[in-house]
Amino acid sequence: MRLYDFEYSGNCWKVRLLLDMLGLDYEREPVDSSRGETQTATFKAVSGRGQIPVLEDGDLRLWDSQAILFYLARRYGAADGGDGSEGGAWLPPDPAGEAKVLQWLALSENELLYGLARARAALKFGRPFDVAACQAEGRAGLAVLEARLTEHDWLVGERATIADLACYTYVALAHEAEVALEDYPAVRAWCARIAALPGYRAMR
Ligand SMILES: N[C@@H](CCC(=O)N[C@@H](CS)C(=O)NCC(=O)O)C(=O)O
Repeated sequence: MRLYDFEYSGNCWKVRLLLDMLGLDYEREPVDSSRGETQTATFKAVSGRGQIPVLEDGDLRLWDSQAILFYLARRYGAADGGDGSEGGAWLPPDPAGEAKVLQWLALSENELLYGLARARAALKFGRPFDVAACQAEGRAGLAVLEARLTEHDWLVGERATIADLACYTYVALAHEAEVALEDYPAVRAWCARIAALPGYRAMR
């Protein structure tokens, strides 16, 4: 497998986390999106969308971190979770469980990406986004996470799923978006649970 990847991209980090937690081997093809390398003709031939991450697995080429998480969980996540427990590892097999995962992927793709990730991109990489508006959007997402995690350890069911990984990275990088997590104790405890999962690797 090959991952078109940038170390400091939270979207790429989501995918690296799952690859590492599943114990899968892969090559990293560095593409520095902060220097415009996603907009070159060479990279556009890989993905016309001009964004990382992109995963290649044999003849399959996939763009979008959420689609890649979904694929890896279905393709390589053990049906019984690897520990004999009920339900698929990383992506529940039942319709309601799967739909709940999609619900959190939507939060990841909206409040967290357009909020926390863009505030970080503006502050860290000089992207032209309205920092205050993005931070407010990010806090709206954090409030939704906090409400769920006050009552539960994980976003869906009783174990970590791709919903947790998808929502995690830009929350873990919230300090770079200058959004404090002090008001979100359940979110901080959840971040610590994710960082304790086998195979976890921090962003450099
Ligand atoms: N929804 C996409 C977002 C991907 C995305 O925004 N990638 C950024 C890096 S974190 C990128 O490649 N930007 C390239 C550009 O704006 O030229 C995903 O989840 O994969």
